[in-house]
Amino acid sequence: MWLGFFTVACAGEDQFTKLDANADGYISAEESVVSEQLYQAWSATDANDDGKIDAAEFSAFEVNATKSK
Ligand SMILES: [Ca+2]
Ligand SMILES: [Ca+2]
Repeated sequence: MWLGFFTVACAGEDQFTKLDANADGYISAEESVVSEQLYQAWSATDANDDGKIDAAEFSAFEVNATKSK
């Protein structure tokens, strides 16, 4: 269980790191444009509506993206 969570967290972090171009720990709207899927799901993904995607919001997005595939 713990190992499964760890694997998912690592995979998510890898994508998150790629998208977080300036490495400030958040994906801004500008940074999201490189991922059309994220860009289109932007308002749904930014759950707390602060204009940026944090790691938790991004992993929730990834779970949804995986489900719909
Ligand atoms: Ca950033
Ligand atoms: Ca947010």
